[in-house]
Amino acid sequence: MANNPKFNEPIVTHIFTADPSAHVFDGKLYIYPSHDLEHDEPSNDNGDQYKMEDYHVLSLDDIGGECVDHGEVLHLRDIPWASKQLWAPDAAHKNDTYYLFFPARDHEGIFRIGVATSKKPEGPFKPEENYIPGSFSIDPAVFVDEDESAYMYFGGLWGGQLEKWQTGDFRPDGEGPDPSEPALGPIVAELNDDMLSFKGEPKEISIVDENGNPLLAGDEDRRYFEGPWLHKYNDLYYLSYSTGTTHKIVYATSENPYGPFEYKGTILTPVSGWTTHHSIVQYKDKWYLFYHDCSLSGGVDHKRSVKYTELNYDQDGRIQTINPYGDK
Ligand code: FUB
Repeated sequence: MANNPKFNEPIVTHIFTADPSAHVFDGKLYIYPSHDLEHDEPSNDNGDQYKMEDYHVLSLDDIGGECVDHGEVLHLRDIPWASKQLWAPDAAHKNDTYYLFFPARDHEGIFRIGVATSKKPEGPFKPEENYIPGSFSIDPAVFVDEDESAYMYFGGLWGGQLEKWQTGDFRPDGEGPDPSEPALGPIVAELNDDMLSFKGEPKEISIVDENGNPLLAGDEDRRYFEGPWLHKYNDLYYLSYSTGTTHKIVYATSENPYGPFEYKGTILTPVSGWTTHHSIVQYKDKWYLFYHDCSLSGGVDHKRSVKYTELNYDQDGRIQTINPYGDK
């Protein structure tokens, strides 16, 4: 399986897809990606180039199998509270319902996180009237634990506006900490049983080094930028994320879903394009990394393609680093 010809290749080529969140529902692998579009929006640190308007759901019958595009499952025009930029989504299953969580700018240009529901994993999804009260920033990743507690991890710097929420309110001029200060961490919020609202106040997660010291904002090789993902392996919580400016997917572990998480290492070396975004899923008895790059579009940053490959752990639970271009 290590040399499966479908590894590290675009899973679909008829549309551009990014930010894959992979899950096994009913024994089948479903992928919930962003849908990148052709347009002339300027490219900048605000992320204007990521001007997405809808979501498609993809599925694979098996590893190496054909990828099915289930078509458009939710469009911006149907989301009353959202104005633009349907960025990285995630999905979860609970209460016999499938939930699609997604960030978008509201009518004031502030990123919020919304939810839409369906009775089927492939949608279509019906959005709630309003965004999740108390939600902000981007890149929701929802983890449902063995006891059915559900946690949403979210937040992203720069265009994702995380810097602007440090006081608890949206401050348009909010800036990140000084390089010598602790970096901003991702946010976690437990979801209520209805999966449509937060149980309590969202909390910031601390990511520390091997000595227990918080990673600093200037430590761009390791500090959190965006795209969190939470999975559990051998009873340990693994929080993985993008380092943004240094273009890596790295991870940290904890015995508690609220952290603190201790930094461990790199999962994915930089891919072509500025952004890097991933998910990790167990399918049958193996683990897989879903990610994106810009190779199919020839490096056009806002036209990305979802790919996947196998992910392996060492005996001590460390994730082996993947170089997607050196290990086909
Ligand atoms: O796709 C738009 C944004 O780019 C995502 O929300 C980020 O994680 C980055 O991949």
